[in-house]
Amino acid sequence: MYTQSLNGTPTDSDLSQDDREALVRFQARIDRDEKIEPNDWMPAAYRKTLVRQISQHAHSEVIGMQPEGAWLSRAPTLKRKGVLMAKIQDEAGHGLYLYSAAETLGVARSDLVDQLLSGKAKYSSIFNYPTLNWADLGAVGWLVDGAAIMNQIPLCRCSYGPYARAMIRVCKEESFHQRQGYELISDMANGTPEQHQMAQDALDRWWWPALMMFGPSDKDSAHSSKSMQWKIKRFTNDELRQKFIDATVPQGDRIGLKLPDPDLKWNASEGHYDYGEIDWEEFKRVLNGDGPCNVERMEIRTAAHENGAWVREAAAAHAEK
Ligand code: FAQ
Repeated sequence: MYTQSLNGTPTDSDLSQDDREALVRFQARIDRDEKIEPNDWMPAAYRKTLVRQISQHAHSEVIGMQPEGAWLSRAPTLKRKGVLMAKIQDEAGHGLYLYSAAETLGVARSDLVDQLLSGKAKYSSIFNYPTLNWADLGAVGWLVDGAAIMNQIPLCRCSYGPYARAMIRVCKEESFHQRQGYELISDMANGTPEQHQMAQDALDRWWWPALMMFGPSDKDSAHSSKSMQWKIKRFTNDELRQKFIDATVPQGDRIGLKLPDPDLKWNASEGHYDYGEIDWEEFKRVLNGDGPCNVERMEIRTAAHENGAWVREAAAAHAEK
């Protein structure tokens, strides 16, 4: 039966009259902005899209701890170390809420983790870039968390209840992350000439990968049209990328840093910034495993998972008592 199965997308001719009517009722609920809850009827393809997106989002939060974790022992002050530690713990928490939200769709967390470790599931391309110096931590907070919030605020209104509710807390925490990153990089931009140069260099390296976080351009986005129809996504990839650019340009100006795009210019008639061509070949290479840090990220994640086996066994034994 099509109704609650996890696999496969039926064609119209596979659907019974009952299923067709259920689909119409489902879309009407979405159109009325009702939340879909775990025990409600939903099309298999809606469930599959959510499992894919939520689990990849969870994997991104977990892998995303690595570029920052590398700097915990080298943070320049106790205050910065405390802030960074709290931020990384938040990312772990986001991963956990998101895996829990995915589990409400009838998948096991262990299967999702297996998909990550076997390379079957993606995580955000951004986390395959290295954090080379302390200014990079400012660029990550300012740009990576900034892009993440721009994408995630609309997810608070996603049609699937558990995902939407998880996003509310995630977004509140991400907005602190963005502010601490902006504060860090502005301190450096206003510091010595060497510190200013480090901040500019970090911006130069993180700008284009941050724009890629929003996904392929709309014409190449396989899932956008269905996800928009189902109100999983409220804006397309290009719409969110544009909003992010428009919000970020004045932030760069304010701290005297220049975005590394010679084609960036205010378009008064459209009311937004025009920007240069994104290197989609680089995006594809990173997604296919050939980014600067893909191998390292997966090695570290796999080792952490294996080293944690005794904790999972102990927790299972305790739960059985
Ligand atoms: N990287 O048809 P679309 C964070 C894949 S959290 C890798 O447009 P969709 C917090 C896409 O999955 C950052 N893969 O797909 C933090 C699909 O592959 P598939 C993560 C990408 O789903 C900060 C294929 O390309 N945020 O940063 C990327 O409609 C600091 C076709 O693309 C989320 O996951 C990419 N950049 O739109 C943590 C937010 N872009 O599955 C630590 C939730 C696309 O067919 C430190 N996700 N792909 O094999 C979303 O909003 C959406 O899934 C998009 C992609 C917008 C990412």
